[in-house]
Order: sequence, then structure tokens, then C-alpha cells
Amino acid sequence: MALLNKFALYWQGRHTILLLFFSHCLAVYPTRENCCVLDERFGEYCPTTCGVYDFYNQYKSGVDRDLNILESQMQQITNRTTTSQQLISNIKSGNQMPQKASQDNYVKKITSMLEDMMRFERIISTREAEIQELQDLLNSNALRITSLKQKAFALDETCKEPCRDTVKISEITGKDCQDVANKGARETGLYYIKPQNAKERFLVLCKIDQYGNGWTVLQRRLDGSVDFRKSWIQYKEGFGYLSPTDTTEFWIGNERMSLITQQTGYPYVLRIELKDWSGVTRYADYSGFKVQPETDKYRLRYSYFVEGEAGDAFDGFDFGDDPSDKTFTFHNGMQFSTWDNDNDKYEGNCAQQDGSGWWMNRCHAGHLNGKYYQNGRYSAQDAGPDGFDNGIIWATWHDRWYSLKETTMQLIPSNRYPIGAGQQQFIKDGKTRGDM
Ligand SMILES: [Ca+2]
Repeated sequence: MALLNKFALYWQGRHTILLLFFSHCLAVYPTRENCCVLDERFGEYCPTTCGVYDFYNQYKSGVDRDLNILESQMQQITNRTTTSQQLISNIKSGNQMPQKASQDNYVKKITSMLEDMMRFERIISTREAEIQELQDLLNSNALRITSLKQKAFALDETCKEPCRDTVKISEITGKDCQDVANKGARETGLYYIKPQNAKERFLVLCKIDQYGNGWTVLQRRLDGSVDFRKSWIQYKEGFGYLSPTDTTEFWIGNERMSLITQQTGYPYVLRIELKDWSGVTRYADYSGFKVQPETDKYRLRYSYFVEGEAGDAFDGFDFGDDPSDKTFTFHNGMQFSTWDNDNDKYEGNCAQQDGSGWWMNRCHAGHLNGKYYQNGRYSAQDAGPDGFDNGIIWATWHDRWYSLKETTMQLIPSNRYPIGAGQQQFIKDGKTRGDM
């Protein structure tokens, strides 16, 4: 703008001078003839008005042209300046809102980024904990692998020696353990027996006393080392482990029980021997014990309860819950049931509820294949979701929330039934009844 004003003043000044010249020339009416009159205002040696006129005319057109160009350029500059000012004004006013909006966007983006970072930090923290757990597991597994490798190496060393069975099995066999004892066996241990209708011989634990009485052991609970929650086929075939020193748990198998007890000859006496957690031992003896074939679902049969301080739980027990308790819990004549083969007298599934295989009624008063509870006492909460009395129970001795420590089920022919209370009556019965 300052430049523009200078030009304007200059332009104005030039006009003033020219007007002065013209006004003077016009005042003396100069012509080509008289314009050479000296004008005192130019001094004695100054050019004449005509000289100035000529000089002026000589340059006027060029100066006018230059001034026009200059004016045009000035106008262009003025236009451009105005446009620029307008643009600056527009930019200033227009930038404010977008800038605010963009600031908001930046804040949002930064907030979002911070949130992402915090989220990632949390994830990383969690992952680090997981990695640490896995690392611990890896270390633990590495230790186990090392231990197993050492054991494998030790076994490998052992197996370089010719393998020898460390369990001594006698050559003496018979149709049951009494038969084995009759043939001269005098030691408790493992023997092969082959009942009359058995296709193959099989191994059993025979408990033989000094008098030559031979008990065939059918079931053993000792320490809870064997899970008795088994299927029909497992109860049929038997499970667990036999040991000559009577230190392991097993179920000899329903099929074998049936093969042994279905033989002709003296009927068998079943002795149930129990030990509680105080170390007290009691027993219950049943004469005429039989297990029917699988076609009759290995039904339990016996003639009667002989004796035993443990009491006759196989005859049921009045728990006080219902007048029918005793009739719902006796066992004689019951078929065998497992969780996958329900033959009980209950609309539900006793074997499934109690996790065992047994001659279930609705359900039991004596239950020797139940769950093993350390220290005996247990509650409905301990018994699991069903909350039923599922321990190793003999209700005529201890109540149903007391699980026994040890059990043995073993049989002997009635003619070898040991002398004791009720023995005379029993032998008489056994002889008169003959084979059952
Ligand atoms: Ca049922």
C-alpha cells in the first residue's frame, strides 16, 4: 500500500507540473512562431517554453505509455493484493472450525491409542503369567521326564537279566481251595483251581490253616487301592490284584463265584470277615452260599445266617426311615447289579448311585463293594452329588455312614466249617441238606 501511495503522489505531482507548463503556454498563446519567447520564470539561460514543450512532447507519449503500463501493473498488484487479503481472511476464518474438529479427532485417536495400549499391557501381563505357569509346568515335566528316563534306564538294566516270576505258584490244583488243601497244600498262597464246569483253570488266593482247612477268597478290601466302580463285564471277569501274602484288593469275578458254588458236593459256607478302623474284627457266616449263573444275573442265594458278631446285614436292616426299610434292604435272592446292568428292586439305579456292583435290593444293608473312605466316617456331602450311603457298609455292626477298613469274602465247604458256636447245628444241617 505504501508503494501504491508513492506512485499516486508521484503521478499527481507530474500532472501538476504539466498543468503548470500548459497553463503558462496557454497564457502566452504560444505558436510555432512565437513559442520561442523567453519566459523569465525559466531564467536567462533556460529553455524557452517551446523548448520545454518540444522536450515534453518528445517524451510524453513514451511516459504516458509507461505510466499506463505502470498503472495497469499497479491495478493488477492491487487486485492480487485484494485477492490475497481475501484469501488470508478466508483461511483465517475457515481454519478455526476444522482445526477445532481436527483437535477433537486427535484427542479421540490418542485416547483410543492409550486405551489400546492399556488393553495390550493387560493382555501382555496375563500372557506373561500364563507363560510363567507353562514354564513351571515345562520345568516340572522336564523333571518328571528325567525321573522317568532314570527309571526306564533302571528297568532296562534289570531286564538285561532273564525275567523271573517272583510270585510262587504251587503246582497243586483242585476244584477249590479245600480240594487243594486236601491234596497236601499247607500254606496260604496262590493256587490254580478248576471247578467242575470251568473250561479253564484260574488263579485264586487260598487261605489254608494248620488244620488243613482251605478257604477260597472271593473278595478283599484292604486299603482302597483298587477302584470298585466297575462295569458288568468287569464284575463278571473279576478285577484287582492277587497276592500270595494277602496284601492286595480284588474281586474274583461273578463267573468264577458261580462256577465254584454251582459244583456238586458239600454246600459252601460264606464267611464275611470285617475290620473297622479301631482294629476290631467281626464276621458273619452264611450257609448254602451260591451265586447263580449269568443267565440269572448272578443271583445271590444262601440258606441262612449261621452266626457272627457282625450281625446278619444280608437280612436287611431297619434304619428307622421307613417301616419297609428291612424288606427293601435284604439281599438273599437279589440279582447282581452294576451301573450298566440294573437288576435291583428300585425304580432308580442303586449301583449307579452307590458306584459299585452288588446284589442290590432297594438298595442295601450290607454293601462290601462300596467306596473306600479313609478313617471310616463320611457324610452325604462326602458321598458326592447323589449323597447316598455308598461306603463299605455292614449296617448291623456300624451305621451306614461308617465305612469299614477291611473286608474279606471267603468260602469253604460246609464239612470243613471250623468248630465254633452253632457249629454242631450247622454240620447237622449241612449233612442233612446235602448238595444244594
Ligand atoms: Ca432299578
